[in-house]
Amino acid sequence: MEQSAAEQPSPPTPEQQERALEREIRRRTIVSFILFFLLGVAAVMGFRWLKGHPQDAGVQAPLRSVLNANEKIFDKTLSDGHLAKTYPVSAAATHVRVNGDVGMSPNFDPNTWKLRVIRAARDTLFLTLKDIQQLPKTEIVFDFKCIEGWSQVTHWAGVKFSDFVKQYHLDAQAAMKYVGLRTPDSAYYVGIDMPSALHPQTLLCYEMNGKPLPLNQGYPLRLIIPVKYGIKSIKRIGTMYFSDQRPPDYWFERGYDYFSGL
Ligand SMILES: Nc1nc2c(c(=O)[nH]1)N[C@H]1C(S)=C(S)[C@@H](COP(=O)(O)O)O[C@H]1N2
Ligand SMILES: [Mo]
Repeated sequence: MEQSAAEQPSPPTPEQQERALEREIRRRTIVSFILFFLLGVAAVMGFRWLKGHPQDAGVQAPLRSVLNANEKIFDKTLSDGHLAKTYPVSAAATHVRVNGDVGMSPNFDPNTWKLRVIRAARDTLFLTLKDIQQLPKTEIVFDFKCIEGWSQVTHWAGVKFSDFVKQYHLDAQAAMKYVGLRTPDSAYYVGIDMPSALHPQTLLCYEMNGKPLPLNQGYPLRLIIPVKYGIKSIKRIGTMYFSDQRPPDYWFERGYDYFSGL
């Protein structure tokens, strides 16, 4: 078939090209606005959806379920073989940061302090600092990590929690799933899963930089648990108890991860 010249499309003029370009720009601008609006609506709806959920231990339930999933992963990866990195004593800070004073009331009398170890109902052991100092002593220099983002290499000494369990024949208690610790005034409290408590670097600690703990760092006795964030290293332990249920935990109740492992 023969095509006549009139049927041939003529090339667009510069004006036509410009108009086409303008149309395209307008189209894209409108699409962008619609997308922007829809995303905004989605964000508001998502936030309302989240707010509509009941709180579960300090955070909305969907967020808590993410924390729980993380926890399962940590649970599987942590083992005795996982040791926190240690440092030479010379690397330890001499000006050690003081952070957190919940349960550190000024009217505490260190002279009458005793560690209460609840072995069972109506069976409590009372220990003095001297009793605890008689047990085998272990030192550690490690990078103490606070969940707020700072860390500091610090030097501690005390008795390994696992040695403490051995020396006081707490094997039946250590067969339970958790140990609970709280300050004498019960204002600060933590729950530690037993594998982490029995970890070889976990200490019931009474010395910092070769000297008795300062009062604001937990004198007479604190926990040092290098495989977890600082929130679990409770200062000024008053009571220790054992349980198969999760002991209450101060920062867990405020939305943090129960396990808080590193
Ligand atoms: N009794 C008690 N222990 C506590 C806290 C607290 O507020 N009260 N804060 C925790 C937190 S968040 C951190 S980081 C460490 C800080 O220990 P430090 O003060 O010796 O640096 O202690 C932990 N133990
Ligand atoms: Mo912390």
